[in-house]
Amino acid sequence: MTVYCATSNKGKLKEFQMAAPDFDVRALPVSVPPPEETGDTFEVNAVEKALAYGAHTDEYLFADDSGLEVDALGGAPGVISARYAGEHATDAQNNALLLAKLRGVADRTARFVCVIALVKSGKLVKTFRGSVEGRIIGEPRGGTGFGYDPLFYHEPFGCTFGEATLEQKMQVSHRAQALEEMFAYLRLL
Ligand code: ITT
Repeated sequence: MTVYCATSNKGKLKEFQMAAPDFDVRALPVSVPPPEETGDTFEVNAVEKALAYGAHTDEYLFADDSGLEVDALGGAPGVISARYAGEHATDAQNNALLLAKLRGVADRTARFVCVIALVKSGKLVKTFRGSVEGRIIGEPRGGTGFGYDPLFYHEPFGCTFGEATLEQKMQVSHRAQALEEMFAYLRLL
């Protein structure tokens, strides 16, 4: 089955495309400007995003809204993870700001959260959620993945998501869990 995915983030696209070998996961063939994200939950933003991109196809299409929740920061950066250090911030700038906010903070627990919204023919079909626990270390380690991966230490791995291989990350990640649920749902249709 062909399923379209929509994202402007190349790291996400790679993960979308390696999640289910029995599906043909494709980027939309047309270029669509990323919609504004106005919601204050991952669910609201994922649905908005999927409906905006989904207006360009009648096939199944999904989009994800995801981010990092840090307990000592009251769940920040949360839904603004991509633009924590400003509208067009780089991953390195976001990581530097996070480290600055956590300077001297002992409680480093955090989680990645992902909500995927699946739409078809302009209508929401279902949302799927995944999360994975970790802690924020004091300096970036590793060069795989994207975003906050080099700061996210996952205890069972004994390393950061930036040091793990993409295959390892995809065994446990928030996005892999949400994708797995979505593909299981689609397989039953
Ligand atoms: P699209 O909206 O176009 O999909 P985006 O990067 O703007 O791309 P989000 O608004 O969902 O997507 O923001 C997600 C941000 O959360 C992402 O840019 C990273 O900073 C962070 N993030 C989410 N998942 C991550 C992961 O697996 N590893 C590292 N950082 C992640």
